[in-house]
Amino acid sequence: MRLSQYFLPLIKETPKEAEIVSHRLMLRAGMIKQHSAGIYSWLPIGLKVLNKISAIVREEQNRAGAVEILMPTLQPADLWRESGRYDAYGAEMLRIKDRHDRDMLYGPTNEEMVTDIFRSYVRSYKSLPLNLYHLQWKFRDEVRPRFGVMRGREFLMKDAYSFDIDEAGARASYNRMFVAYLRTFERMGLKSIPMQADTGPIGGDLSHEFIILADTGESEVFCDKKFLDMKAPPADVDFSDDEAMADIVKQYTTPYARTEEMHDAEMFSKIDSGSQVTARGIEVGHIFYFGTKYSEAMNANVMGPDGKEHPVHMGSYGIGPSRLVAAIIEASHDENGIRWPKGVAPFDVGIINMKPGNEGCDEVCNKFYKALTATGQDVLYDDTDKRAGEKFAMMDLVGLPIQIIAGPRGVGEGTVEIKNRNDGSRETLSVDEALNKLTSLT
Ligand code: P5A
Repeated sequence: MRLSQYFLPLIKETPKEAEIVSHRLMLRAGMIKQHSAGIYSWLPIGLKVLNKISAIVREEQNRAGAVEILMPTLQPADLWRESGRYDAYGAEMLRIKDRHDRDMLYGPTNEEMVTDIFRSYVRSYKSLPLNLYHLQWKFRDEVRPRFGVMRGREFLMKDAYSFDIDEAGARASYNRMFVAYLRTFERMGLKSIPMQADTGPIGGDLSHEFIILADTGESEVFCDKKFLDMKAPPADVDFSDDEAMADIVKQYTTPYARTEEMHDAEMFSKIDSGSQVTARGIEVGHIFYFGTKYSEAMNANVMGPDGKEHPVHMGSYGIGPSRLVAAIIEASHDENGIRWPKGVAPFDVGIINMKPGNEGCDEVCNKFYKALTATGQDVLYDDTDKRAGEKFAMMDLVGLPIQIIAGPRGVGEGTVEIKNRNDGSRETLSVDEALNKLTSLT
């Protein structure tokens, strides 16, 4: 993408309404625009990051055996009357009437709707296990929408729903999602810690929140230091091996890790005092096992091996991709701007032409632009005639991991400068060396 043809509306002043660094940087870098409390448009680079995060989430859901669908944002109230949650959900639910005076709502979550899909088609345990997921916008009329997209009213969620014939099967499904979550967050450069959590309005008795430690996190969390050194399972981990999954979950649930609501000070005090971590955390994912809560209320039964009808056992599994954009920035920035981990940066490489119109600079920049684009890298080429300082500041603010700087003097000598945003290192290379190095990055 050539910057001269792009839409990247940067803001110079620090926005006063933004209380935390991720919100400030997202506004300054032209990623989002607020329209009303907790309701945002996603501008080009914000959307690019959101899409990259969503792509990682999809890959890991698919790898774990979940199947993608897409349910609507608007739902009929009648489904929620069946489960009993229409009245119970309270003021967080946005209730709407259509022209025929029918009660509708903007979905805050989809347990009822997916149960309706399930009961329409699935009759036998032979079709199980089944896990259906989608990425869809949700609306929750939060009392205090704040911190930008961290706690929005309209926000993107990946929500998956598992169906099993019995509790043992449902636990295996739960474990697969648990492992998929560890991998998903690690691929985004985040250290996520699964913590025993409260189930709130979703219900059920087994639940984990996936928490990222960050000073600006909304909740207080307590955990064993061991988690900080643990690595997520590799890409070839066998999701069809129930025992292997259970072992990984055991390993991640044995050391102490709890959110404020579930904290047990006495248990915590038994950990060696040098290993006690008390910190703030951001919840980026939340998984639940709630058994037959919805299937009993909504008559979602399947035939078991015993020839009898059984209410299906369910779990639900949420990730907040829009919240993740902010969480990644909280975890990875410096005084100059965002430092995107590999894989989620809006562009992989930035090219700074220090003197557009200079034949040598134009030629070298075009060469890099073509070669890198051809290898499938996402490139932002600053071909504008802004001041050099402004160009450097923009690349750092937006956080492009690799920056190629081509100025008349270097180009005259056949060289360009390569800057690594994340470690700040710079090197001067010949054009060919730089081309070789950067085209072999993918
Ligand atoms: C699980 C999937 C659920 O709704 N039902 C379907 C279950 N869980 S949850 O914990 O309430 O939400 C799942 C994830 O969504 C993100 N999230 C938000 N992101 C931005 N703004 C919000 N107001 C917001 N509320 C929830 C979080 O990442 C949460 O873990």
